[in-house]
Amino acid sequence: MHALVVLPSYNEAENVLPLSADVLSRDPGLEVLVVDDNSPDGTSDLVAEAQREEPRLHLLRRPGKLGLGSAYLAGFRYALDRDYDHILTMDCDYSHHPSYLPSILAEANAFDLVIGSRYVPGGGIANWPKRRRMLSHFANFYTRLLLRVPVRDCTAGFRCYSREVLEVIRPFEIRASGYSFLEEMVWRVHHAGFSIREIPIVFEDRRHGISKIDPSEIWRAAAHVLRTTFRRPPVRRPVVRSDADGVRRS
Ligand SMILES: Nc1nc2c(ncn2[C@@H]2O[C@H](COP(=O)(O)OP(=O)(O)OP(=O)(O)O)[C@@H](O)[C@H]2O)c(=O)[nH]1
Ligand SMILES: [Mg+2]
Repeated sequence: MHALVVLPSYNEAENVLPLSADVLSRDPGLEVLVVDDNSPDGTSDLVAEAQREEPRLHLLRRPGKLGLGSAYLAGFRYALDRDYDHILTMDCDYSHHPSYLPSILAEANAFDLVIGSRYVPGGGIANWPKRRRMLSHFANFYTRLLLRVPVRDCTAGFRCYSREVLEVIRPFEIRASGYSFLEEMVWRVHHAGFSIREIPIVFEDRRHGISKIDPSEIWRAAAHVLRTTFRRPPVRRPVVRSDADGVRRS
């Protein structure tokens, strides 16, 4: 396996080096790409310095804060222009713990998209207030129902895509950012007939730094999901078999 882990970062100076070192230690086939939007706290300078000692650490510096969705897309473009066979995404704040990487990678050859999921048995959230948990549960219920996707955690950012998925589903058309980006990706992957597997993770609140998610993003995401129900999936493939784990294609 030759896989790229995309870490979008904005003001993650306290997290970025320990996290990327931890990721790289989990499998020799992994490389890391930090996509940093000119963080005022100097995140990208730290990465540039660490790169001198670590050839598996890469950096994409962008001129300003361009949003999470576009950071994922920049990571996908970087990976597709090179020879990675799998592309992973993780938050750069330790909410997605690298200790789950081996179990995600173990499923990645059998499934086109593997999601580190809070909402399958064994998964959970360590330290979120009740209100935030309820909101997230509702957002996922709403998305699953409206977009007709067999996925419990549609807003999870801990993912592993096969190269073929990203080549086929045309992610570069997506204009939405934040949660809506993640939901639209699940919709495209599922309705294109690719297989999806969720494995349980316990999500932890960020260790350092502050959240960059604007609370109004929740309403934007809800409206985006509603609009998406009126759209046709851009790519459709014949589905040959369904099972409890997801839908497989020929
Ligand atoms: N490159 C880039 N990264 C971003 C941007 N906005 C957020 N991020 C990163 O995306 C990841 C998720 O953002 P968070 O602020 O942690 O959002 P969240 O995980 O939904 O919220 P918290 O639970 O509060 O952590 C983190 O690694 C951020 O540093 C952005 O505009 N550009
Ligand atoms: Mg976070």
